[in-house]
Amino acid sequence: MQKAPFIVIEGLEGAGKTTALGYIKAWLEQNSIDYIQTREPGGTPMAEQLRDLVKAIRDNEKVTPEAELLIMYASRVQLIENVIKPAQAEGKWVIGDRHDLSSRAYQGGGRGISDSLIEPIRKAVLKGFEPDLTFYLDIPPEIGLERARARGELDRIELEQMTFFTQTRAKYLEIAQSDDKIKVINAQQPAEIVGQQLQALLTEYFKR
Ligand code: T5A
Repeated sequence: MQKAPFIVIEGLEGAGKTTALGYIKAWLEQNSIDYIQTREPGGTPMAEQLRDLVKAIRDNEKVTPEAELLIMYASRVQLIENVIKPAQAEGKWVIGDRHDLSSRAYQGGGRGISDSLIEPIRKAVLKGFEPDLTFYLDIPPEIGLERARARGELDRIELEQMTFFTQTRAKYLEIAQSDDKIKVINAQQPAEIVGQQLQALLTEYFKR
């Protein structure tokens, strides 16, 4: 049996990932596909603790970019080995709210960590594991953060300066350009249009 697909949704804060996930789930249900949903950082008991740690606002300690990067990969490897691979082995599709591309964009682009540090870690942790398809919801950070702000309080990463998000977005777009398994979607469009485009791509890609 062919391995069940792993599909990931990516984007800056407020890009509409949660909303878009609803359309992906509706498509899966219409096609009677069994699936699980994951989120990163998080998705196992230990990874959820790491999520809380990395998102917490700290007045008395600077979180270094390297510590942030390592926490993301520690959380990711826990999720891959304990949740994603076992689900795929049972034939369940996996829908991920963020995955490795987030680290490359936020820590690589936003924090400016070099590929010479990120790449060996990716290689050691992922061992070639990657999503079958990634949707990147592209939005200017000013608009995404405004949406996120309207929804509630911001966490430590969301409180970063605008240049951090501008660099993160640029890195997302740069990586997407050279990888045809990453589909860029204009997230400034109305949510229903974004949803229709996602569903059309799923149908095209998986020929359902
Ligand atoms: N991180 C994560 C890293 O730095 N490195 C990593 O490796 C990983 C994995 C995770 C944080 O960690 C960082 C990135 C993040 O800072 P998170 O909570 O998972 O945090 O991610 P967030 O991006 O913060 O999730 P959000 O819930 O803020 O964003 P969503 O899910 O993209 O947005 P959503 O769907 O809740 O929409 C926000 C608002 O906009 C409206 C919605 O109704 C909602 O009110 N909206 C639209 N409005 C107009 N038009 C549309 N098309 C709309 N779509 C949604």
